[in-house]
Amino acid sequence: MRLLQTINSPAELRRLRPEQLTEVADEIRQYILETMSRVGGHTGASLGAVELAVALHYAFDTPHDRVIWDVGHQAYAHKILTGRRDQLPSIKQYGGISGFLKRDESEYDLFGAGHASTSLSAALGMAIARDRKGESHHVCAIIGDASLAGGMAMEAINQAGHLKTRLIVLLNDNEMSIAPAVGALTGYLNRLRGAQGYHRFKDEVGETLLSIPALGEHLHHAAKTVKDALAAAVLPGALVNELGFKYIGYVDGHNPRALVAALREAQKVTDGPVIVHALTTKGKGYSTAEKDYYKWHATGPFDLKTGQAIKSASSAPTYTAVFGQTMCELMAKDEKIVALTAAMPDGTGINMALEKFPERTFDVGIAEQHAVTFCGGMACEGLKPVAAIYSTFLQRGFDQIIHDICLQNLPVTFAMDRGGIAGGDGPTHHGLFDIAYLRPMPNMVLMAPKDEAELRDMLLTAIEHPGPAALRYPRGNGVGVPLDRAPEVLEIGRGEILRDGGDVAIVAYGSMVHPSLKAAERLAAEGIETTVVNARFVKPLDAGLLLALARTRRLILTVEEAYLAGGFGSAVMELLEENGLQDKVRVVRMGIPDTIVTHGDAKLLLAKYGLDTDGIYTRVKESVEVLEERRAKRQKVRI
Ligand SMILES: Cc1ncc(C[n+]2csc(CCOP(=O)(O)OP(=O)(O)O)c2C)c(N)n1
Repeated sequence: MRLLQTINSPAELRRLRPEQLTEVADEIRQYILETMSRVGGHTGASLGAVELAVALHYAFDTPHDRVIWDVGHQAYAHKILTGRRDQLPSIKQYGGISGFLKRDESEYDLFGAGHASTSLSAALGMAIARDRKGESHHVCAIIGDASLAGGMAMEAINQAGHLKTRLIVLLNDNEMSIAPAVGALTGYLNRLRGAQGYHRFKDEVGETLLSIPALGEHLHHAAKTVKDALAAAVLPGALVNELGFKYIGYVDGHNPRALVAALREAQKVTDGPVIVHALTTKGKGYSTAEKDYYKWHATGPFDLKTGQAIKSASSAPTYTAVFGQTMCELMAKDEKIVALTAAMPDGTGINMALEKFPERTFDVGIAEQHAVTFCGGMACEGLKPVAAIYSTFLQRGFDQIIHDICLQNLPVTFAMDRGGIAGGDGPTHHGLFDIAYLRPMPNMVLMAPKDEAELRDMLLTAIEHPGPAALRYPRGNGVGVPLDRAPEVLEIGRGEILRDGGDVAIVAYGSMVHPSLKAAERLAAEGIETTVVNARFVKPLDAGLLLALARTRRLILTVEEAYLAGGFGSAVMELLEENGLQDKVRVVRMGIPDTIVTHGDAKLLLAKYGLDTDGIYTRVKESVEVLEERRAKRQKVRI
């Protein structure tokens, strides 16, 4: 860290000589590796973008020039160079720096990120604002090849070419999404990448390079002489030429000087957008990660010498694994079931189906909107699609779920992993909105299992339901219940009473059922009897059960791992109001208030919002005390 220790801002980086940049990059890489081996993070993705970050901050006058990162998971070197070097060990932890980009964390994080394919749209907006204000700084979006294929990025490309705004796009092309990148655009980039491609396009190269005003001749010369470094080829074909982009590439994305040269050439393009195509390797510089860059996109802590993961011991399988296995079981029995992921085969467990039933399993890439409507089409023709999409990413498909699925009452199942607090990935990744955004949709059935065995039942229930249905389940391990019986279809809209007694009812949804049961045990030990209900469904609610509780209990506590606004508790209150029972029983809703939940250990965050055994226990006690006080006051008044 000899050089790196002296760099506390990009301005200090820019004081170095160009030939020192490789040394800085090497030191950053080593620092990322050592730190990630201890704390875990997006190791492979960030190792692949070290030189890109160095070159960007060297070639641009950041933050005056605007550099906009896509997703942000690959931006650790950017964080290190922008004053957050010493905070890297705290990344993704409670109170530490974010694993993605946040405007309020640094003036160099010019646009918040976490979800993919946003950088081009944001950068284009900033470029237009610059032009309107008569300013002259550069705006550069950096985006990965898989994110470039996302719908939003494509829409931005379409507009950028049309507007002819001055905008630079740095394409970080490593042939990978988290899994190998998929889709026609990937094939196209692959063709460009190959040496064959270079030769094939050689003639067009000269022609198109020369079409770049002022620097064409210069680049043309460079193309002939520096074939490998700034191998100035020009992207031929419709994507760029027809859409109005200039192209500089491809460039060795691990050669900082070549990158700086390419970016400086791009800065000279004044009559429209330009793409700099950099070729990178995920996990660059750590041979274990380079060999298996799929697995190394993101990691937990690992042994730096062997690359072996340091795992926390838990005997229960993850919800993701149970979902993946159950999908395979059900697909084996029913040929109509088709499975789908949007660029997250491993994260969702769909990788198992991809392997076993490749002809019925689809990875559509980072294209959640398309994924939803694609399922709609298949459902129209009698197939039974299951879209496994994280709760947070399904937000992208909001209108498609309404317009293409629910209004047509099509039988599509949405399996939402990471339903709840996602932990270290933070606000952009918590799955806290899904109840609120899906609940108003006509025809939608919404459910959440109390454990991994019920997840199996709910998956079958959703698939067999002749309309849209969604289930949510949390990140991480199940509760450890037996999984030896075949999945069963549940009665839609029917909850289950797990414990009966007393005049307090705890009605819990999904992941909150087990902590509620434990809280009830503790309360019982202190003489406070409670009823505990596993709600199972938020739409339709078990109206019979809930109305009966409202008539017979003094207090109903609803508990959910989701935003309170529009959530499960709100649904219960609406039901009571619709039935004139709102004054009959006191309702206390437990969930996430109207605030942004930061990143950090999920257990810690759940505790912060009272969504664990302790929190539920305490809230019941407090609520009971309030009731007692009120009762005492009323009695006093009567006396
Ligand atoms: C809308 C959305 N869907 C899915 C993801 C999950 N995700 C995070 S990074 C990533 C892969 C991005 O690939 P690419 O842009 O090529 O960058 P790389 O990781 O290869 O550097 C995916 C799918 C996301 N962040 N946002």
